[in-house]
Amino acid sequence: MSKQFPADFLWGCATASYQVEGAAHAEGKGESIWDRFSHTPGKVKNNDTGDVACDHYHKWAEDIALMQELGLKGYRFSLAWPRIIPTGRGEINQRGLDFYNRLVDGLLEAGITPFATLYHWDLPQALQDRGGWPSRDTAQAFAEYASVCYEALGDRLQNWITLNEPWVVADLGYREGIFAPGHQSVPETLAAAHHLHLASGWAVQAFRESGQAGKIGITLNLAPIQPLTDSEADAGAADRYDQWLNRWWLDPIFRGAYPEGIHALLEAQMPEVREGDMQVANTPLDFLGLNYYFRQMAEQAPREFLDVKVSYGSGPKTAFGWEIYPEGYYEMMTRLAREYGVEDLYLTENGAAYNDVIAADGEVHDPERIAYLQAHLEQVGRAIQDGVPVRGYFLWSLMDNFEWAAGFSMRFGIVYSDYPTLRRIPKDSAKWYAEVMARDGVG
Ligand code: IFM
Repeated sequence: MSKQFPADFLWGCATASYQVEGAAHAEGKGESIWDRFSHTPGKVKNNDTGDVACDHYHKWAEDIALMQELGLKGYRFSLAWPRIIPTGRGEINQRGLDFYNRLVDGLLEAGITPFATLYHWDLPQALQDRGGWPSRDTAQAFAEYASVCYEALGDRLQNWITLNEPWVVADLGYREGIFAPGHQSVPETLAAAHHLHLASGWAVQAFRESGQAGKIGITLNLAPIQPLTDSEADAGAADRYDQWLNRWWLDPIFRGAYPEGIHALLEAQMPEVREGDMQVANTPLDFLGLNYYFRQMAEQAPREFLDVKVSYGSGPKTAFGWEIYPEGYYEMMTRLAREYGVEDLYLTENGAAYNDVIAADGEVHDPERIAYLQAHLEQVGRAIQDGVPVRGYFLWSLMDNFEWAAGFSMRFGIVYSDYPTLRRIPKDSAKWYAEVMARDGVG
């Protein structure tokens, strides 16, 4: 098996606004649902907040220098909607846009291709107060916000991602309630999901109408769902959960319809789906972004959502308790090409959390992360070899950051964030990744 990647393969790292920027109240930024949620006692581990995080908002130039030193060809980050339009709709905050102007210009000067995600979970709180994603108006507001971004940055920024992991927004935010805004309602979840589809589709349409050059796609978190046992009941559970985690997103985007099986089960709780909505969801994209971390095992479980309980597989785990299952990466990549005809695939996130510490020699030794990345990149090489059109890989994450409900307790970075001093210390994995990028391969 060749482990070499094409010479134009885009090697990069990813971050997201609320996780790294800090500067929660700087220069006119509005409140986001994650500001509100993290400041609600008991919602985030150790009551950590993103108020300061990695202070990337002020340290962006240093961070670009670090990226350049490592040899990154691409950098995926997200734009904070409440920084640009503090109340979600209406007045634009030029100082917020100027931050992204500086960042994009700095990346281009450094020879690094910027990929910007328009929405990585930090909804303006003002829009949440008016109903959040379960309200159809939020989707319309998102398209307006997207147009503001295209207009301000699109002359230089040519790679756009509408949404990051809409399943997480809908499921963890509105059903399980472990992420902002912390609701627990299936009808709200389904309404949020539908409006996320509309938001993305309308944002893509607005991009085409803007006449800007460049490409636009969406990033989904997808995973193989396997039955826990060989019982027929668990096989059914796995199929239903696959429809929820994977197909609820892929089918509308690529086929213009929700998967029929669980749609029939959920119909009574569905929001209004207006004529033309599914065509909006089906608006053609330039690429798909795949985020992959682990597979899930499904078992029949009455009283659970869709009568399914999911768990991690029995293999070795990262510090987050997530099973390490690199074969699942190959499985998802090939499935996307085979079943959905994906022609341009970017791997927009993949990585692992470990309990890294600064060793006595002042370095951060993370051999487990290197092994995780190596194993996953081998699967990427295998998929490319088998004809899957993979164009790039963005490692999650450039540096340790605010890991949502887990706060700062989970470290995903290849660069260690020393939070008290805000010092960045490249871990062994950063040096390893620099070599991988330099020689376009993991062999
Ligand atoms: O940190 C997150 C990121 O924001 C979205 N994808 C998964 C990562 C690890 O949990």
